[in-house]
Amino acid sequence: MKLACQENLAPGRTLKEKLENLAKYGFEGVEFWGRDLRDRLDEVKSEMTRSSLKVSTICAGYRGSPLSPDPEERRVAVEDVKALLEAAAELGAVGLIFVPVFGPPKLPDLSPYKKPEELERELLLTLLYDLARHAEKVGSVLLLEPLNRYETHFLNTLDQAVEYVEEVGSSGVRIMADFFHMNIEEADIAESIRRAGKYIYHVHLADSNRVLPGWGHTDFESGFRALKDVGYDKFMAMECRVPGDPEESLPRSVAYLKQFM
Ligand code: LER
Ligand code: MN
Repeated sequence: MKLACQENLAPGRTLKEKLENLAKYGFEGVEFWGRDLRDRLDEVKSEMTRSSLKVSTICAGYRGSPLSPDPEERRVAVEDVKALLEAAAELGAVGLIFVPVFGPPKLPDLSPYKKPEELERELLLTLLYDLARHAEKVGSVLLLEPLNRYETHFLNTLDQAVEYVEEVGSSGVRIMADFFHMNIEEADIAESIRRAGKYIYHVHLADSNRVLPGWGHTDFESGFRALKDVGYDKFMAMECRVPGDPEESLPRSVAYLKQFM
């Protein structure tokens, strides 16, 4: 297992400085937000060739909305997700982090025919078959991210994500496990990690209060032991608030986590 950090958390005036700082603090990877990435892909690619860091992942950043009732919103989302999967492959990243829907359902309640959640499930599967094929074709992976109940009504637990991965049955769809969301939704983080095991391709790190690991009360020791037990050898990226001086708090959090790795 390797530590990565989201680019925006790193101090530095330029990407070069940020990458140098992250390497100095003990990180091996960097995660980019997808939003503006395609506009700066050449800059990122050329800077990464000079860095010891690897791109772990791209985090979301697609426009549109995959589970919207508006066909145009869905079309834009699918188009952007496909383009970001290609960018992820070009950067040598593990894949693209994907959240199907934020907040409440956008699809209508057609009960007694179908509830919004049933429509969402069927629509998501339809989209996933297509996105999975594209991911396989370009050599990338779509990483389904369960979020806590306050951010989405839909995909909250690793078990739910496993169901989609198994239903789609493609190496182009896998799971990313975020310790902040798991701390709210999973009854036992270590057991959930063991069950999702072979499908976990990325991890987000934040403590219980979404501050850097070490600043809250999440039990990273048992979570990391479960990751080791399932043979996890990929990146875990910081996605959290960085308190105080990042020059001091980021390496402190790295040292804190390394004792469990
Ligand atoms: C959102 O809370 C989150 O965890 C991100 O990784 C997805 O946008
Ligand atoms: Mn996350």
